[in-house]
Formats: sequence, structure tokens, C-alpha cells
Amino acid sequence: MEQMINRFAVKGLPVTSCRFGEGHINETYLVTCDTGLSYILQKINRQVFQKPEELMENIARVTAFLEKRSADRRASMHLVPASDGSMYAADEKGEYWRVYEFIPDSVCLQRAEKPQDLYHVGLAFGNFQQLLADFPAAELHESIRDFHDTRVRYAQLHEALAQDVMGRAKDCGEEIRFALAHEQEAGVIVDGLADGTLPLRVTHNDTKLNNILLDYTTRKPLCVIDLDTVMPGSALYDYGDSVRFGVSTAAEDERDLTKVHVDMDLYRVFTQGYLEGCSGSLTEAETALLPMGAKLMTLECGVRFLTDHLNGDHYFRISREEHNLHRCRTQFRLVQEMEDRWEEITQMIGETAG
Ligand code: ADP
Ligand code: GN1
Ligand code: MG
Repeated sequence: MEQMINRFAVKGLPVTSCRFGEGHINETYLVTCDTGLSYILQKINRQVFQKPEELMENIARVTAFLEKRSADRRASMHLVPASDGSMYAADEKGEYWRVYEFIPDSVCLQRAEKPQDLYHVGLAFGNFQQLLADFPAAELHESIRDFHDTRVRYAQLHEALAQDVMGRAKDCGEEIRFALAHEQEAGVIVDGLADGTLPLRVTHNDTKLNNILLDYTTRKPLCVIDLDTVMPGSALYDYGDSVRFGVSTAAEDERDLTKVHVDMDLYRVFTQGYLEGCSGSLTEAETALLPMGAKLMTLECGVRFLTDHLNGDHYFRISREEHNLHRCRTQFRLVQEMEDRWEEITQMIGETAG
């Protein structure tokens, strides 16, 4: 760790380092130097991000663009260059590492502690999309191909079922049936983007609550982090993925499904915040599809967890047996509840959108 951090232009000598955060993809460490300054050192997941140079080019462009538009230094991410001037360093095993300045006096939540937190998350992601509205999208590489193409995610599930390398399909019949029964809806957003009824925007694409830092004291949104998947996409991806994670009454990997529900108050405040953050820029077609965006992103995530479980857990980091199956179940439970309460949800979103 020490050797690696010293390859970057950090101020001071490293004195402590520890694993940090709860992301499923990268390996994140908090490193503190003798100057009192802290840094986020990350090993980029090579299996997920096959072209780390392109990924880092995206992040360098996006952070530079956002930095110019924010008055507070803590409101944007700052990459620390390596000694050779590039934004990453490779180790002897061919692993790629990067360093960000640690954003001080911030808090990263795994769950909303009060509804206001989720309002702020909505505001931050809506505003993020607004800020990027005139970002030159053509400059961005597609860091993960077909990331939110739900049809492609279904194709990957079919492939995993056909291979069944771990012999696990027999033990998840219920989840497989649920997934397949919903397959016909998979194209709603991608088809809208393809035929132009939905606008293509620069979106974040991984809008979990824990990809936002709030100011420690005021609890107001400070900075959008985890920029690995910033790419052209649909506003429905960002809205939907935040709803999926943020409005659940339980953790993403809760085993007791009786605890997993859609919290309608959280859903309402998140929607308020997001729409306010977008400052009226969503089109009618996007607004009409918000409930569907939330359902589809939740379904898609469940399908991805199920696929990874069938494939032997190579994508999402796990810390217990059947972890990805447990994650899949909470997602499908939420989809079911969204369907059961569809009218109530559409009415709530309609009222909120005015
Ligand atoms: P992953 O892609 O694995 O989710 P993230 O980039 O989201 O990785 O980082 C993991 C965690 O590290 C975040 O949820 C947050 O708690 C923390 N983190 C990341 N970057 C910063 C930063 N610049 N300042 C403070 N905390 C950070
Ligand atoms: C991953 O990296 P992290 O933990 O913020 C994943 C998201 C999933 C999420 C599920 C690059 O997000 O797409 O929705 O896990 N990120 C990537 O919790 O695949
Ligand atoms: Mg993250």
C-alpha cells in the first residue's frame, strides 16, 4: 500500500491505511499521511473495467468539467496524478490503481437516516445530470458496454442458465421463474432511447445513496462520487437505480424478506429532490416513465445478481455464501411490491411532478 501511494503526488508520507467503504466493485483504501491529509487509494476492478486507461480518461474529463462549475473544492472529486503525470499507476501484477483526495468533513450513508437525507440524494443526482447537460458526450468512452441495456442483461442470464457452471440453477427455480416472467418489459427504456422518444443524456448510472457524500455538519449534498460509469444514458437509469437502493426499508442483502418494503415517504421525498435537481428538464415521456424506470432498474439489478450467483460470483464482491442470491431476492421482492402498489406509486409520482 505504502509503495503504491508513494507513486502518486500525495503531500506527505503515509502513516496509516485501511480498507474503506462498502462498494461491490473496486478495492478502496483510506490512506492518511503525516501532513494530516487523507487520500482514497483504489484498485480498479480489471474484470469489470477492461480498459482502465479509457476509464481514467473519462473520469479526468468529467472531474475537470465539474470542478470548473463548483465554487466549493469539496463539491467535486480531485484525482491525484502519479509521478509520471498520468492519472493511474500499474503494479507488477498488471493491476491499475488511482488516488483521489479524500473529501473531509463528509458523510457517506448506507441508508437514509431521515427522509431529508434521501431528498438531498435526489437533489444531488438530479443536479449532477443538469451540470453535465452540456458536457461533450462524444468525448466519453463507454466504460462498460450495454451497462443498462436490460435486454443484454437478460441475454447474460440466459447464457448463465444454459451453462449453469456451478449447478446452482436447480436451487433458484423461484427466482429464475420471476425473472423470466418479467422479461417482456426489458426493452422499455432502450427502445425509447433507440427510437428517440427518450433523450440520451450524460448520466451517472450507479446512483446508490453511498455514491454521494453529504456535508457532515449541514447534511446537505456535497459531492457525487464513484464516477466509473458516467456515460451517455437515460435519466430513468439514474432515477430508477436510486429508488431501487434508497427507498427500500431494508439493506440490499437482507435475508429476511418480510423486512423488505417500498417506503412510500422515502420514494416521495427522493422524487421531489430528483425533480428539483433536474430543474424541470425532464421531458413528458421521461416523467411518465419514472415508475417504470424504478421498476426496471430494480428488476435489472436482481437479474444481474442472479446471473452472477449462477456464474459463481465473479462480478459482485461477496462476503457470505449465496450472497448474490440474497441480493437478487430483495430486488425481486421490491419489484413485486412496486407492481402490487402500482396505482399508488404512479399517483404519488404524478402529484410530485405536478
Ligand atoms: P465502488 O465503485 O467500489 O463502489 P467508490 O468509488 O464508490 O467504490 O468508493 C467506495 C467508498 O469510498 C464510497 O462509498 C465512499 O464511502 C468512499 N469514498 C470514495 N471516494 C471518496 C472521497 N473522495 N472522499 C471520501 N470518501 C470517499
Ligand atoms: C455496483 O460499485 P458499486 O458498489 O457502487 C455496480 C452497480 C450495482 C450495484 C449494486 C460498476 O455498484 O451497477 O447497481 O453494485 N457497479 C458496477 O449494489 O457494476
Ligand atoms: Mg460506490
